[in-house]
Amino acid sequence: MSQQVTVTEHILLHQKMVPGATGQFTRLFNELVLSAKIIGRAVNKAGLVDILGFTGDINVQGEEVKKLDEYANRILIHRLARSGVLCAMASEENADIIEVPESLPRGEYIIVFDPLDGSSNIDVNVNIGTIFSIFKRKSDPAAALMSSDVLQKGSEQVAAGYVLYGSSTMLVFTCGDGVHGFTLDPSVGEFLLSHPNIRIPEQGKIYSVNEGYERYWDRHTKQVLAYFKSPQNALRKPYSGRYIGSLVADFHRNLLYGGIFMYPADLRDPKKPTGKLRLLCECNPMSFIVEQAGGLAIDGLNRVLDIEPDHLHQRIPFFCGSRNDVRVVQEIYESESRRKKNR
Ligand code: AFP
Repeated sequence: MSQQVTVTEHILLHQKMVPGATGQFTRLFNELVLSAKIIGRAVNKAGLVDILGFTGDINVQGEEVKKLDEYANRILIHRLARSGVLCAMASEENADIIEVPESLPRGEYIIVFDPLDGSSNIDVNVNIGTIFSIFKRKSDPAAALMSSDVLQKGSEQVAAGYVLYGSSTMLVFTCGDGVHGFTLDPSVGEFLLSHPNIRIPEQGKIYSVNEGYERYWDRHTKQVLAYFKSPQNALRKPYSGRYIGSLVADFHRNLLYGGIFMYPADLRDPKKPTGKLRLLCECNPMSFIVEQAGGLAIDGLNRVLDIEPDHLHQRIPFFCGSRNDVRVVQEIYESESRRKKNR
């Protein structure tokens, strides 16, 4: 009975299959799971306690910080720093790399996270999520940590996942051996395996994009949208449009039903000339998951997991989902790039 496997059992089983595993990853994951439960509890009670609204601060992204955002960030930093297996963390909410203090035991892992993604949906009881991406440091553990330890390509991730605070709380992750989903059973306080080995349909039927910004897209991105809405596409009918505005929720729906999520470059907004989503804490983890589930993720032309990050809060255009749908985007972008070269 797959429903009785807890996430801890699953990780321990995975650990046994990795030669030389030391149990460090399992410790890290246990802290992540506990943090997810604590954040999930706060999200569930959000309307009842004084945790809705803004803190009054502005974060590194220039956005107003929500109280729940700040709470989730604090919980993750506090718990993960004490896992004893991390040397550094990076959060969407913090400008710089957070090194684990020397007073605490350290290890070789590095975690990057978005503590509460979709914060504009917090106050209206719409799904939000926590996203994480885990690496191992490359430099000598005895020497000082280097920024290149955190700025690794997505293909170097050892694990990635998200927690979706929705009609139920779900943890979905990959350690590079497929994608598995666990649902929190609140009566026993455990995440139980509910979605083993998730595969995204090769052909989607949903597109998710903030279409309100279409006029600020370039020609070929408009062409992409026209394709998904056209009765002449692969489906021979327009795709359904679905957009929640929380990446975790939009991604999760498309992962299970099949479809494409898009956040293209926005030519109007000087803050988003290369899109809105962050490479390290949003695009990389989702790209690792989608590829492990059989899908694809690109920035228009290139595989996201091959992009060399140049700074912590780098943003990229993002297209991710069912293989056939992402390929269509790539073909349209490639043909535009050829056209530009031939001019
Ligand atoms: P917020 O956390 O500021 O709500 O941003 C959420 C997000 O990063 C991602 O979860 C959404 O997919 C995307 O931004 C929505 O952005 P738009 O509101 O511009 O469509």
